[in-house]
Amino acid sequence: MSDITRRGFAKLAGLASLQPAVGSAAFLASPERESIGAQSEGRQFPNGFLWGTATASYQVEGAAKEDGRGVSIWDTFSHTPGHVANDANGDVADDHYHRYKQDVQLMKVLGVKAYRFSISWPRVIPAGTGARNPKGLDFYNRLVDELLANGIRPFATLYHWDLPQPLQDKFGGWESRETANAFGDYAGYVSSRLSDRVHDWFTMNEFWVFINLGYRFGVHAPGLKLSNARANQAAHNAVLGHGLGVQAIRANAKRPVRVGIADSTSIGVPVMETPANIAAAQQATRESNAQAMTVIQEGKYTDKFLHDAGADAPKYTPQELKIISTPLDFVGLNIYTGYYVTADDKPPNPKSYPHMLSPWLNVCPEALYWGPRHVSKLWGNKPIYITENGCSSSDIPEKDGKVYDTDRVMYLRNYLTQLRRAATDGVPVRGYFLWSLMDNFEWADGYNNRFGLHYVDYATQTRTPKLSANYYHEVIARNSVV
Ligand code: PNW
Repeated sequence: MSDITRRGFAKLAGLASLQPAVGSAAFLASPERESIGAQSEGRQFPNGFLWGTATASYQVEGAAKEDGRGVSIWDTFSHTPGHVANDANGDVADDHYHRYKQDVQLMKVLGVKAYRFSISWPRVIPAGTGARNPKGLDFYNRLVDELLANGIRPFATLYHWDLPQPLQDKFGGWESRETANAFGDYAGYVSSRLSDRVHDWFTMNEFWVFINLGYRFGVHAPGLKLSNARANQAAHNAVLGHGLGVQAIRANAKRPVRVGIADSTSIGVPVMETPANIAAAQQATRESNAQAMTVIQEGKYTDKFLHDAGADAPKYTPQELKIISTPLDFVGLNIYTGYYVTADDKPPNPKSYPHMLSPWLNVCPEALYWGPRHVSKLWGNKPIYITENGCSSSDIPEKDGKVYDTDRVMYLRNYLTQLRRAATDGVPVRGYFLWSLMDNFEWADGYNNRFGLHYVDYATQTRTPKLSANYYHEVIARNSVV
């Protein structure tokens, strides 16, 4: 860390010397200097704000065939040529399964106090239902113990998309309620084994993404392009599985636990912050999340969703809606971007709108203000965690081997400024998990789009902190935007 600090400063100093010296000394002594100081003081986060990082099992673990792990739909999908950039797969990924102790040390050096990871269902119950695999579960015992020994609080996600392949083969995966039931059973089992040490749980990660990209558009596993009716039913079965999972986690917990979701809730952002636009953005947020966050919070599909879906609406019972809306202890929001709203329109972005390396990752820092704010206004004052935020970059190392990802630093500073604004306005945001601790398998983009604070050289499995790791370290140390 100190090395990158020194080199970073040296390099930045070198660049600065190339700039014309625009009366910098006079500037420092001027009254403006005072106002910059005052602004900086206004960058503090609330005391106790929880800083963390996040990863997911298939994206980092590797060890695809070890200790009795079963096959997941992502193994099958990535091993089918043409699905993933460069036909990459997660067989080895970051080899985190073997290097987790080193990776926990990376977190410790960063200073994070929490780590969000996911549990691989096929590692724990290889066929999805039935026989448990204690050897697979033991990896999470080791990981949790290592985190706790280093003062890092584990936040476990039970489903981050690696569905056991037998559930896809036998039942059509999320097309069937059998999979929802199997998820409840799996969630209860893991809770019974880890809840003596894991206090914070997420059932599932990003309903919209795994249902739509996986079952409607065919670009994620299992690669299906279903009709709207069938995809809507799959989405319903997924939130049903979530509700069964919430109940099973609590019913099997060894100690009191907290349970929530980590959802890719899409965020309407008022293009200008007028009262009418703000109200429209909040309403748009409720409607655009009708099949996930909204039905989970309200226990019903919105009238507009049911009307628009017509004959393609999912089939369900009142009892299922009750299960789906089992009250949560906290809400996790994965927020990378947002969409703009005016009182009477959702204007499309111009072609020139700036985005990070992933084409979908439009820069929209205000989403980190409006997201938590809409959620707390719409559905009450529960604790909110930003369970993912971060960005992709090409991250090509310089000759000195370091990665000066000033684009990521720019992105993070802008987003964190908006998150802090939410905290200051009394929105109950309690923590932030930066995606991701290190570069990893970025789904259909393979290893091309890097999201990490640490650069991973996949040939050697070396992890190198990027400039953004240095930046995040400072944010955490000062509990402040820097
Ligand atoms: C999330 N999109 O995925 C996931 O939770 C992570 O596993 C992933 O690595 C991260 O964000 C970065 O992509 C998304 O197309 C995948 O809008 C695709 C989209 C959004 C989120």
